[in-house]
Amino acid sequence: MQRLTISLSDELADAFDQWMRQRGYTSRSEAMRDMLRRELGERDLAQDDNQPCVAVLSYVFDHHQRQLSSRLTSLQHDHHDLAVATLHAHISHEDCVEAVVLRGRSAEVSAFAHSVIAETGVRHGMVQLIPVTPQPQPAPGWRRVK
Ligand code: NI
Repeated sequence: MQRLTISLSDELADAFDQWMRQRGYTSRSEAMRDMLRRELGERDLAQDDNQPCVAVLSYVFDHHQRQLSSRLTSLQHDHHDLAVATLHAHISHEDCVEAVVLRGRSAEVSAFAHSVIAETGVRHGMVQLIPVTPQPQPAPGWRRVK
């Protein structure tokens, strides 16, 4: 663990404290750590199309819209290597919200997410990519639980 001391103008320090309070931080260190992780994560994702990542894709759609539900499901089946899990909730008589957890290489995950967001009838589409450290693949087959 390293301790960093930084100097800020009064104006910037006040703006930082205000941002922290709005976001619910009680510790400047935790707020600064999160800011740095976000910034460095974005850099990693921008620099490398092959950066392993997880992502959360969310959107709203009208389930009455012709064929849209089945098209969205088909898209996920076509990319079952990327789509890990989907949460679906009915938020009104017409609208559904879905949150899809994705895992894969950043360029593939981003391309798939944006193809879903671009579907006609999909609204409020957003995707957040989170870089992860590559892990060795677990061995195939059943494992004994200890
Ligand atoms: Ni629904």
